[in-house]
Amino acid sequence: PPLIRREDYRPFPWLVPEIALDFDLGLEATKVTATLTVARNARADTSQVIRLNGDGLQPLSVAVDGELVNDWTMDGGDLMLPLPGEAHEVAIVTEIDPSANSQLMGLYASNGMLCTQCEAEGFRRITFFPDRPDVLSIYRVRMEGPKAQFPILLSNGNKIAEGEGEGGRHWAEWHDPWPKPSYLFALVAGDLVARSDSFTTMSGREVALNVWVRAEDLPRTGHAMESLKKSMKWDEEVFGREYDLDLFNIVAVGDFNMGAMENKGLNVFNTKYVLADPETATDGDFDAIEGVIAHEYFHNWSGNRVTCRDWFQLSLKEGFTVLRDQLFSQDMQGEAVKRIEDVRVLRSVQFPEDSGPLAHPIRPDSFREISNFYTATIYNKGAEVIRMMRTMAGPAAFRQGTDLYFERHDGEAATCEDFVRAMEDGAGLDLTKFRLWYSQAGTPKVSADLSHEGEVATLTLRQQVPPTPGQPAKHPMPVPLKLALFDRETGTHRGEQLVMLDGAEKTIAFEGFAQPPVLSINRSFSAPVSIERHVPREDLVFLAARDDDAFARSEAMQELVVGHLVAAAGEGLDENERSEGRAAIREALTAILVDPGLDDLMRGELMVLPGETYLAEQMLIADPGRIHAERESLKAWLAGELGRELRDIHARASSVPYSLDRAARGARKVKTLALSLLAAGDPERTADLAAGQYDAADNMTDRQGALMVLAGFPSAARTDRLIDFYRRYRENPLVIDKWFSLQAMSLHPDAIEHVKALRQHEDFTLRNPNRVRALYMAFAGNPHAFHAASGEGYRMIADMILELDPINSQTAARFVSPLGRWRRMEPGRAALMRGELERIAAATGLSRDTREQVTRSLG
Ligand code: B3K
Ligand code: ZN
Repeated sequence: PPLIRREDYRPFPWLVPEIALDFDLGLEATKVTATLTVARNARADTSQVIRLNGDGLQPLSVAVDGELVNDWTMDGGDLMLPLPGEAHEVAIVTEIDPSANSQLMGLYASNGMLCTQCEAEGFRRITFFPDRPDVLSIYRVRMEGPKAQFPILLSNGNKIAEGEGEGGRHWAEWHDPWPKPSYLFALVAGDLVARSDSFTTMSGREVALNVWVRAEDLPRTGHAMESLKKSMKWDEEVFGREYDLDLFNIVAVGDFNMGAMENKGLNVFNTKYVLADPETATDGDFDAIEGVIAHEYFHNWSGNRVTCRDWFQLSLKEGFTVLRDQLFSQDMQGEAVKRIEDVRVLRSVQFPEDSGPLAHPIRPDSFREISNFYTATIYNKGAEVIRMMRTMAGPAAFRQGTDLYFERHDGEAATCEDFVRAMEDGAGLDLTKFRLWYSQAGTPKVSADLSHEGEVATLTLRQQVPPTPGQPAKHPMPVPLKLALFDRETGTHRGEQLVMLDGAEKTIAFEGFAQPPVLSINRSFSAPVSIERHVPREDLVFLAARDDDAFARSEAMQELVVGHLVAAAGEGLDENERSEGRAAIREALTAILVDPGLDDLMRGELMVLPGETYLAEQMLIADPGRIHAERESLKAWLAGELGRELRDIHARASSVPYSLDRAARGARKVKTLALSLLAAGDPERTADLAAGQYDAADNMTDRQGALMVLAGFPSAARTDRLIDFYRRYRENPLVIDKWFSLQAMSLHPDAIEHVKALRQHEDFTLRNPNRVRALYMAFAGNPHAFHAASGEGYRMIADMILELDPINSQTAARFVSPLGRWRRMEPGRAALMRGELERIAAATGLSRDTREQVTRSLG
């Protein structure tokens, strides 16, 4: 497949101001008539032919200005149609089989309903069209089908007409007044019911809101609706963005390749990000739903009103919208905890991506399959880059920048450069050098050294941006670092300051320190860099106990543990070093467990030990077996040392009754965290405690948490509760997904065997992406099983990729990256991982998605 390059962008020679789509709906056969109004694009090169993208389509008929024509040709899947004049009407008929569409791109069947997914290039699987984001059209959609089968007919915009036909058929016509690219088109037809509500916008317009689900799911839609209303209000207050249609529909679909999709006025969601009640959804699920609903809603401005010129600009909408949803969730759920969680995701997913074979800038220069670029880099690092602009400008100036961006580019397909310019003009920033963050891949490494002489503390900062594929040499980038210097006697500092590291090195002198101060740096994670701070261990213990920046406090705790475990799993520790390292961690953790000033949600964050992927990331060459063993042994030691404190927390938290408020959610969080630490020290006693928590649970958070711990070691309680859980929830696919996941993630020594057995379970299917991810993403994220020294974990993932690829290539390709980490593994595992990648590469008929990822990973 060809390499598509950003620099090759050319505007499309034709405009398509209007399109009328007529659907004759059927699960096995849907006939589509597309009527396009086309006119020459004065801003582009002229062409005598129009290229209409298609993927697996055959035209049944083609007409130009009402006359059937046959002078068209096919180029690959695309239809090439000669057009001699300035403006024409083109009408094309195609027929598709939604029931055979296992890729879940284009129009497909899910549970007897029909729905669409078009981003990025799915529209071309429905009809021939210039399927690129810079061609904007007004859509009119008519659909007709059997009423009993498809009582609800939805598309973008407003319903303008509907009626009954003969033989139990009915039809509806929809019109979307806002010009949009084809990737934002959507259609849904099925037997659905809605939770309905309304929202009055800041200018007093009333918007009808619906969350559409299957009848049995209706009781679990309340949280989604509340989240939607909060998002609408927040976007008005914080970004000045008002909704622009009289109707907003959300539809939940059980078979979906990702989280959700922001189609104009008709968001289509994975059921996982809509349905929730305390009995079946965890606190984490509630938060995720709120965040994803907000994200898709926010796209209405950052993505839909202002869209992307081409797919290289993807981060323009995704990075910005992730930042918007993060800021929203910070306001809803609490700033510190949300920030810590977002940084944890960045570090455990994006940092490895940025240091591996798939590294790419947030604005890539080339790709073969765009679906492979919906990455943590585009999304999460993209959000961090815009967050840095906000940090440098301050919230008020940042808002002026975004206002200018929306005002300048409303109705346009814009570029990342447009965004940066609006920020310069609106927020008053000079981003000349900062633009490097868009073009350079790789996580900058910043070292911080603090020296002290007389009354002066001197901070020396140095940065280095590591080489990445295709980018051997890098320039230093502007890095905004928030920092504070603590007086170690009083435990206070003189105020936080923002320091710009704008070259390779910078030295700053701070006067008036009789004693060497304690350095708190990259507070609130002001820059997405990895900091090497050369400070004594007691400084980290100090900060872990008293830093007033909650993020920096958690950071100190993490660093303490990371430093210890990386040394232990790397060159090794002698007995003395080991006991000193452990003692420091115990001291810091004790302070956290008993600190009455902490609320439990925050305490929970501070109790989370760094994950094994992140630890491996800190080592040049990692031995996952040793990392796992060292981390488990630290947990066991801590459990022994702090058993009483942990059991006290568990008992105290267990007495808090269920509610969704902060205190109760915090109690549930520390309860299960205490349990999982205790489990490492005393499995037998903890099994009883966990079984008790399971049996007493009146909510999914407690129940799942207890079962997760139980699943980790052989016991009768484990088997009993796994069977009970399955029986209780067998009718609820989202909960059964959890059942698959928690076994695949477990610390149980036989986790590999369990996954093999689950693959054969009657409820497992490769056709449902949620189920595939539940089993195999969980497994690939379970280091002791995935990295089994035998290579069996690698083989299982490779087998699954090969089996899934012909069914759903987009989902299959997502599993390549865990194998792509081979270069950073000890030689034995590296060879095994590489071997599996080569086996995949040797397969014939591999999809473009998987082919690209495997080739890059071996590269
Ligand atoms: N924009 C969609 C993602 C589409 C992914 C296509 N492979 C959801 C989102 O980011 O909001
Ligand atoms: Zn998005």
